[in-house]
Amino acid sequence: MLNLILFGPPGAGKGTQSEYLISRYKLVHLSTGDILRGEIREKTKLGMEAKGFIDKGQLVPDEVVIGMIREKLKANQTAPGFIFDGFPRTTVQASALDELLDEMGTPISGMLSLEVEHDELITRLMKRGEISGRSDDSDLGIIENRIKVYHNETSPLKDYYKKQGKYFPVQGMGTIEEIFERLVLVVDTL
Ligand code: B4P
Repeated sequence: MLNLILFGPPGAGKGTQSEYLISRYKLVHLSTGDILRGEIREKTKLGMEAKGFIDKGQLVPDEVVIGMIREKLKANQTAPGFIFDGFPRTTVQASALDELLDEMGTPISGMLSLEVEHDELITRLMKRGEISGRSDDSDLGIIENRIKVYHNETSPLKDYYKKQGKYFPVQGMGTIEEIFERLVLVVDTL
């Protein structure tokens, strides 16, 4: 099985590149951001709780997102592999994911970390905010907070996967196609 983590700050291109990787490698896409936005659209209890965090640019509590991923893994037992997009975002989430995959007898193959400069992240997210209507993309202060949360709570995960020999940094500046080619070069070695 091929189990990839697509990692990077908000606006690094995780969602964008996931689509390309799914169609090439036929993997199941698990995006905690997409799942949470779906819950918000359907006005579920989980969605209403999550909205309060997302609108401020904060992380949704670990137990909520870990529970969501547990359910999705259970529902996709025969999948050829997974792309985890936007998950894990904390070390608690990363060790929970290791445990869940251990139970399924299939480990993480690699963590692909998209490296993008701060100003480019802001440009991409503000641009998306103009068309997507996403509440967390429309305000510069919220975007800056998401990037700060990434540096404080999420980027330490690079060390977590480095220790396992599974950390692969990929230059995330350039065109979508150029970045995809760089990702493929790494994935084909896994
Ligand atoms: P996400 O949905 O994961 O949002 P994101 O970090 O902004 O990434 P996204 O995948 O959407 O953006 P992308 O980089 O593809 O999370 C949203 C919120 O949900 C979080 O802030 C948090 O509150 C909560 N959440 C989600 N997962 C969580 C977890 N595990 N734990 C706790 N809370 C969680 O791209 C952005 C834009 O850039 C796109 O518009 C794209 O068109 C553009 N773009 C991409 N590549 C480009 C390129 N090469 N050139 C130019 N533009 C490009």
